[in-house]
Amino acid sequence: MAVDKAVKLDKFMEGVTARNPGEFEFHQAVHEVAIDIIPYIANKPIYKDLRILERMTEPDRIISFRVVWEDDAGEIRVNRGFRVQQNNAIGPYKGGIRFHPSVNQSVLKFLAFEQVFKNSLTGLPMGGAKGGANFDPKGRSDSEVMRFCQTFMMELHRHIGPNTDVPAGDIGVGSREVGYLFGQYKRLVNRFEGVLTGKALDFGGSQVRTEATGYGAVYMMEEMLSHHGEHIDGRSCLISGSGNVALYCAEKLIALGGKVLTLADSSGFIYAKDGLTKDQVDWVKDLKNGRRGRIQEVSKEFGLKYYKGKKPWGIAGELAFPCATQNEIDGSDAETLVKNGVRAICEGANMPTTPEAVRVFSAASGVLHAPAKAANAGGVAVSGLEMSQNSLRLQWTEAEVDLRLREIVKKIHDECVEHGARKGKQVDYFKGANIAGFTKVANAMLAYGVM
Ligand code: NDP
Ligand code: 2IT
Repeated sequence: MAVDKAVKLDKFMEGVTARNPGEFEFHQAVHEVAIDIIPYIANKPIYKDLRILERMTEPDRIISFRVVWEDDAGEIRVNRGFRVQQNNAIGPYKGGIRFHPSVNQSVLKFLAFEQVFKNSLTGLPMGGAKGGANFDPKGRSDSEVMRFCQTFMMELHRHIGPNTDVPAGDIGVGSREVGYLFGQYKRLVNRFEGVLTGKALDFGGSQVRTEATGYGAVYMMEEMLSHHGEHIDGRSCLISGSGNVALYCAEKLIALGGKVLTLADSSGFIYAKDGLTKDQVDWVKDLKNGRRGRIQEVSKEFGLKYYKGKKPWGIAGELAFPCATQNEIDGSDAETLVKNGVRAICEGANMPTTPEAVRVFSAASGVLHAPAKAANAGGVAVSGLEMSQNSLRLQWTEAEVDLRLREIVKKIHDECVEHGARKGKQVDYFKGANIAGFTKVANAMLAYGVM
């Protein structure tokens, strides 16, 4: 039986690989889902015969466009912009925009595919999409970033709308960029409508959206630990990244008594052996959002050790939160974490663990591992709440949004347990999240007939 499943998976992946040559990140993301869904649908002809999973791997459409802008020195720059509209079976397309030099079609297809399952898990009516450009905002002035965002939106605005597709931020796209993108959209369509989420509070944003992804990842960690009668209080935590997700993850961990040992960026990481304080994390927020400085500066300011060019996974810590980018924990990082006694990994970033690393964690008995689609769904969940508030033309209080966020994360955890239960209290969170995310989208697709 196991051999039969492996053959079916290999055959399915052969087709995906042949149809999407060279798109390795996309293959990886599909494989990570198919490994659980193919056995799940083996005895469910309604999904299998109607090729639901195969249909899910084909984006509804991909829009790709030229973005030409002028830098401060008067030079003409040419970038490529994209929007991958993956699936709108359960609601308007929804997902972030990433500005990073590594952006290409494969990366955005993997992110859009993941987003479909993640958004379904939130229980809110949102389809899946992702967009972005191979634009590097690092070292660019505010006015260069503004011109880039405005030009990017010149094309994107034709393809989005509050009932069609609602973008938000991701790597390289935060509150400043969302402001420029929203302003340009409003100017082009001459309507004030809830077309982007992650907006500032003054023009239709939601309380807690900025914090939601990092907070949500910590709430998921709390859920996983409390399922085993454990808590965050007093535990040592490793975080990679020092962007939106990483910093609010650190803030919430500290509030709950966690000891945050590391923060990082693409140049290296800092190590605070006694744990960072809230004031230090606030200082990093100012550094990153104001001066847009580097993590090395934190080590100088507070006399902390800085490891240039290294990832934080060699430090001994109990709870790990990869919050930077895809494939940032490889097999050997995972082995080191396990050897050093890691208890749980909660994925703030999208697909931060390589397939080898997933296998290492899964083989290590007792290690809890929440996949991105469950662990970082808090961000898009509050985006969904921002859409609701925009439709109502109301703004809920911080306490109200935070409560809803906690409830959504708890529901996601419960669904992971329901579909991923193993022996005793053990849970396969990957399987649970994949099956729970799949079912709702699949059933909606079935209802629409063959299309
Ligand atoms: P930010 O741009 O705010 O921060 C990204 C951080 O990750 C920076 O510290 C950056 O360092 C680091 N980083 C980026 N690329 C690399 C790399 N190749 N190697 C090492 N470090 C890297 O992005 P976010 O915090 O918003 O996003 C982080 C992750 O979380 C991404 O995977 C994103 O898809 C995911 N996510 C984000 C959500 C959101 O609401 N923002 C929601 C759900 C998931 P440097 O400055 O040196 O580039
Ligand atoms: O990966 C993600 O879930 C995000 N970048 C957030 C998407 C959103 O629409 O809020």
